[in-house]
Amino acid sequence: MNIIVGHTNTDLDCLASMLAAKQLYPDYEIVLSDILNPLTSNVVSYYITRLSFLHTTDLKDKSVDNMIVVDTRSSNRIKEYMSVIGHVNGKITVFDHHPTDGFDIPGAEINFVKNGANSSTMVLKIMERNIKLDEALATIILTGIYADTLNFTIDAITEDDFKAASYLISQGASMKLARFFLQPLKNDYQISYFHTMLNRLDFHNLKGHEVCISYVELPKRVNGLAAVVEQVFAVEKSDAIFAMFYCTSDDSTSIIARSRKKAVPVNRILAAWGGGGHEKAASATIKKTGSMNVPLMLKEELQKLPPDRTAESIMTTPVKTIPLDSTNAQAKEYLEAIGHTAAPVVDSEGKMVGMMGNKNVRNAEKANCLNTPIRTYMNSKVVSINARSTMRDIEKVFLENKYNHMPVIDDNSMLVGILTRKDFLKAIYEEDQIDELLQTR
Ligand SMILES: [Mn+2]
Repeated sequence: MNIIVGHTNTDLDCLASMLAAKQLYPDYEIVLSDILNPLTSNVVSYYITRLSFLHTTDLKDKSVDNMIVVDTRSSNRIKEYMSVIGHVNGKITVFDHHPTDGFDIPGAEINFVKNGANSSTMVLKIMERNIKLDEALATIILTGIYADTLNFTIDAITEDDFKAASYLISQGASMKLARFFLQPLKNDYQISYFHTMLNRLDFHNLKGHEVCISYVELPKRVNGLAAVVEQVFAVEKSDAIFAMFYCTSDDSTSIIARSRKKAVPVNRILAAWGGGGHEKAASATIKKTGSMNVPLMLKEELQKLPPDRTAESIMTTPVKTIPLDSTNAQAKEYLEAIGHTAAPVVDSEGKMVGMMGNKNVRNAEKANCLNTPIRTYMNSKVVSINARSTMRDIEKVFLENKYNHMPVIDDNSMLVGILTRKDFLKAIYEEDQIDELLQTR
């Protein structure tokens, strides 16, 4: 027999990739993992009568000729099949969008295309061969693309993801159903824990990283908490979240962590408790929690983080300044010469005392005061940014003020640089965010 498999803990992109592969290889059978993530399991249950799947138990004592593996290239993620079939007689062909984790399936032909969703790559092959899809299939595959690209917002998105989505729409994919399947919290208790968590968030600014910690007690273990944490993380803009769930019935604490920033690798932080996962998503379980103060221990662990960037590290320097004893005419001439709309005014010691811009010059001109000192026309109430301000502090200043240029001062009010909105956006653009695809989606 020939089979199509995906990875254990099958997500929606993996399901979509398998279904698309079946269109390309109709004489292959899809073997579903025994472990589906909750959203996948939900979709499968709605379509179970029209889709046909084998299960790992069906592989017992069967000999497999050829195998197609989708959405993973790692032998670690197909163990449940390999442990049953032992080996593949013929060819193993992989279609994946993840970079290698160092455990590529031995002997496999690996087709690696780095699209946001692996199913996009499969759909492009379907398009090349002009295969038509029915509405249900188009809907499920589109759902997979939405899931893996986080609604087309991840950095790794490509033109192919959009092309594939466009084709699926042309085949009658339903956005209404896709939206329904993508609703992350399906159970009432998940919604309830979502609210509980939101009410119990503690924000900590640790060396410029905004880390959010929550602690919730549960009477017993429940499934689907990771989805709850992800929803809380989606609405909060912190760099990382650590959600602790203390289960009173078995005296254990599970920590579910998510991060958006390379500087806060949650797997390394949770390694202190034997946790596992990736930079972006990790979890740990602490048995016999007893009198342990897990939140405090976590905060101590977080203190080891390297500091985030500050105003000082992203500002422009040196700054073109106007001496306080200049006249309005001199300021006007200088601003024209440097081509800036405004510049900070400094006293003889280099302390920032105001800002002088074209608008101030025009006011002086109107009042016929071009040859008087700038002191009366400059802005002396200036919004400035401290050199040690974090990215978050800076964002707040830009949010609350309309100015484009912000002087950066040290603790002694000495002018050390200038920060524009452009500098700030550039810093965000260049930020070392976690590559979604390096993680296992
Ligand atoms: Mn994927």
